[in-house]
Amino acid sequence: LLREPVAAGVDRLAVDTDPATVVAALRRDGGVVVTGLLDPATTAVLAGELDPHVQRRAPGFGAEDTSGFYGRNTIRIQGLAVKSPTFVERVLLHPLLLGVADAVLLPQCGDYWMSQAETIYIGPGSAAQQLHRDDLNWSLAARLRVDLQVSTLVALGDYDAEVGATMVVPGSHTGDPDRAVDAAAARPVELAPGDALVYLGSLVHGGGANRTADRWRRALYLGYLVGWLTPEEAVARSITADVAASLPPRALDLLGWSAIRGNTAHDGAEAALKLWQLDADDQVRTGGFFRPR
Ligand SMILES: O=C(O)CCC(=O)C(=O)O
Repeated sequence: LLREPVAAGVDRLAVDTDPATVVAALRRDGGVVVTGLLDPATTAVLAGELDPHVQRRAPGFGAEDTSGFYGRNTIRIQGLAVKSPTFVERVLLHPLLLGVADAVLLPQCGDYWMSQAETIYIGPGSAAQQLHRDDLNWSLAARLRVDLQVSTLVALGDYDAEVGATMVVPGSHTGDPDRAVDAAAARPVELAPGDALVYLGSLVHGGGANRTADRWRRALYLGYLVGWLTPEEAVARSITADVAASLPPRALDLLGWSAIRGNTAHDGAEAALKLWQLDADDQVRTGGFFRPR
């Protein structure tokens, strides 16, 4: 970008902003830009770990995506914890992202976990994605009107309006999740490489149209989800015991390699009850790296 990025309707805060200020902006508008979430060197290393996988994959989301929602000329690679150590160390465990997720999600759950992480590389000539609220994956829970998910899109390269910057409807995260989407109010959130859009699962948004002939919109998506809901990606299945052995404890929690502890904000049974438990016999098959918690 040779000009200042456009992000109408959401704040742009630097990565050293305290989590409480980021959370306040997120709660007000439904999304916030964090500039410099990753420094240029880390952004380049991360893109370098992901790009070979992207280059081997044909665009489209296979037979699963009959609607085109996921983009017919979009490349989505999952299983990122196995493919990219930098993703785990610098994105999944990013202190600001964890600070924001702690504040937004922990009041509703014993712990949160990763719902999905994927590349979203939108190719030239792609139509705009249908505007949507991610929370409607869990449509009954979305109607409880509590925060279920905190998502992040990190720019790994071009992320301007022409190439498919994410479209958001600022303020659309409040109110009735069933009300009609106001597409006319959608605005592009342009990012420089290493910048991130952090947004609530209730915010109306969608991938922008890529109107270029030859440029790709390169993004990394990460979602944290309350631990009592089923993640979009079967994350734990992509992790082998060898990989688990190399991961820090907090990464194991987030990747489905630990039990989800009870809600310690409460006493008694609610604090004691756990989800995603593993029998001791099955624990052997995880090389002992599954955390009972
Ligand atoms: O690629 C983007 O900018 C948004 C993607 C998205 O919202 C989705 O695939 O659910």
